[in-house]
Amino acid sequence: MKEFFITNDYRQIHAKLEMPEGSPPERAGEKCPLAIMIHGFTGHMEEKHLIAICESIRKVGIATLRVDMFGHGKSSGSFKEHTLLKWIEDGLEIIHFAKKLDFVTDLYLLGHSQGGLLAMLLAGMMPDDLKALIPLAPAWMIPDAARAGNLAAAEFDPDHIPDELVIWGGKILGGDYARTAQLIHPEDMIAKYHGPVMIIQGSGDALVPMAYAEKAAELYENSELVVIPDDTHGFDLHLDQVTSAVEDFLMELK
Ligand code: FER
Repeated sequence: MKEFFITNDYRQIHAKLEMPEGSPPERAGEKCPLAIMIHGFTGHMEEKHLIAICESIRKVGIATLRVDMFGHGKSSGSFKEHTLLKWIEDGLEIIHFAKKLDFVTDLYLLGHSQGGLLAMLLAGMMPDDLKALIPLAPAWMIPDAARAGNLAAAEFDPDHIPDELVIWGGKILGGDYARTAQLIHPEDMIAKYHGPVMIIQGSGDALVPMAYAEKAAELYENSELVVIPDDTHGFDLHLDQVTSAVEDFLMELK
């Protein structure tokens, strides 16, 4: 495992790169695909479901790159100051970094929740660099919610956004998060990605409505939707079903 920071302007993005299982030093120099994993809002790279999914990806001969996004984990910035725009800029930099790694054949992109939304946006922006996309419970209602004035349990006037929003657990989120989220129209980026997409969604997810997973599956040209029965936002009930769906999907691509 290699742990390091990717620099984007003045921002440090914490990253962990892990090679596939069973790649001993004598096989150093062999090439393989790389899967990038992005966590969600208030999350970080060490969350249990993300670790389990990355482990199963490495079992099928694919390296993984886990990252902490701006204002989260060990990366630069405070939670309050994070926005989807900063995540987009850093996400592009992460993909540029990954493309330059000398062992990489193909790149796959996975993201959970807000990270799933980011993954969808990045795939539309860099369709030629990403061989496949796996949004996990993608929170792509966030821009609509920002336009409606309701984010993470904070209610506000979407035409007069306050500088601070008090969200779940009394946490403070900057108003710029909402202001800039209103700029985003995920459908535009969905239409620009033509590669294979597998959307995974728990039907008991209380944070991300199932209807958005269904809508994404309908809009993507080349997609499948895997519904995990009754499962929660973090796949607490049937993580094994998530990992095996990811393994099967990626094995077919290789
Ligand atoms: C919201 C619902 C879900 C929201 C964010 C999320 C900012 C994201 C959850 C996650 O990334 O896990 O209203 O507002």
